[in-house]
Amino acid sequence: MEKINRRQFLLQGGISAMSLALGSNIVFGKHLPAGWLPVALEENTVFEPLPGKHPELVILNDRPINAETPAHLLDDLITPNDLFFVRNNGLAPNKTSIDPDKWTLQIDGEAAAKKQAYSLPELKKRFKHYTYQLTLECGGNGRKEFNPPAKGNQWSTGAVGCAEWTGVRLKDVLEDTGIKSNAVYIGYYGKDQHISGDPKKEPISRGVPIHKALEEESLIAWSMNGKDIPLLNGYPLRLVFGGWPASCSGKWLERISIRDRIHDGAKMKGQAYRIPCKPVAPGSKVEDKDMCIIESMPVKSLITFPKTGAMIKKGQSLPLRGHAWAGDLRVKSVSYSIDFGSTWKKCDLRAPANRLAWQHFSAEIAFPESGYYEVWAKAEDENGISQPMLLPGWNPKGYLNNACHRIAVKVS
Ligand SMILES: Nc1nc2c(c(=O)[nH]1)N[C@H]1C(S)=C(S)[C@@H](COP(=O)(O)O)O[C@H]1N2
Ligand SMILES: [Mo]
Repeated sequence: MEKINRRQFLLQGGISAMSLALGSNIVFGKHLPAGWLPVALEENTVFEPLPGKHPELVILNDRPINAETPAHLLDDLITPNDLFFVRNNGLAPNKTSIDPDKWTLQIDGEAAAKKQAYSLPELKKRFKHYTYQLTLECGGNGRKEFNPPAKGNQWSTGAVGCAEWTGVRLKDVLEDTGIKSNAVYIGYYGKDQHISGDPKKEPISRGVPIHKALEEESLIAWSMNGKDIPLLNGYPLRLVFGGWPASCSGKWLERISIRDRIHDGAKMKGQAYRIPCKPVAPGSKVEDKDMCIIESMPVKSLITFPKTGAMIKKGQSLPLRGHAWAGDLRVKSVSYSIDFGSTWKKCDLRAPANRLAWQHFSAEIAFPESGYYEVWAKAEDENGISQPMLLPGWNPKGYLNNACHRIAVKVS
């Protein structure tokens, strides 16, 4: 629907509108047959990367901006800022409207002992700094595979990353304000705007139960990999809760409420970021009361080397690399298969840099003869739960697809 409107708009606007959209003059534009759209616009070819982002991020939506990282570009041990995926529910604030020295974070809520505001320089000065590698994965990562399809961004495998975040402990700040004994949840509010432009509407306002908020690794962060957080990832201040749906980690953070009930901000209720409390048949309609909030994410892994489609020579071995993560848990093992899951071999698996950081796996694969192969990777968490080889439980909004990642390899 959106695409058709955009197409019509461009066609009606003629060459000048199309040039504007391309960010460039169409040199032989007068020869472009009537009714034809430049192929770059048809295929959503991007000449101008998102600000601060790598040009090869795959843009799934440009309003609001949603962009994912191709698996082979996630090969770094720590995800670089320009390669970290972007999931916006609304419109990011303008960089020029943000003065980090004047930025304030307010703590309030029914279960806060008082209302208190901290400027960003004050946060940095008054509280101890911590740095952790924390994995953020969108609850909808992998949505693309569900059948019947689920509405929303059709994420493939790239709505995940693990960066090194620096900030103060949320716990230290909440305790400084004072947490009353009736505290149940925290809810965040950010500076981004609802897609409608209506300032009274929140694009998203989620949070976590108080026990997660008070964990050591739960951060209010201003730095990502030693640099300012990119604007699209929440500059100048955001929450980071490793291992939980990244929707909990509020960006452009301006306010946190300590709630005496489960936070009821935008996208906390109804079906958003929830799955059926009990498994349902694919395509089922599920009532809101039977939907439960997603907490710790399931075990998952991603092959980041080689890129799918790798070609090697017979007799050559193939180095395999990737990452594995398991929500609040540790990953116990990662295995790979080259025979569609009939047999599995263990990969080398490194310990996490800290709790809630992803873990790196590697293997050296030998192939018995020439031909087409798939390499599958499967991780198991410390409780002995493994990734499913095929799609896990279908759910109406298409969350938590942690099926094994597969790549194609040709040996000739
Ligand atoms: N203020 C605000 N915070 C937000 C969002 C948002 O749209 N606005 N999106 C959430 C969702 S759904 C996800 S998956 C993560 C994405 O973080 P990233 O864009 O830094 O990758 O941010 C979360 N925090
Ligand atoms: Mo998300």
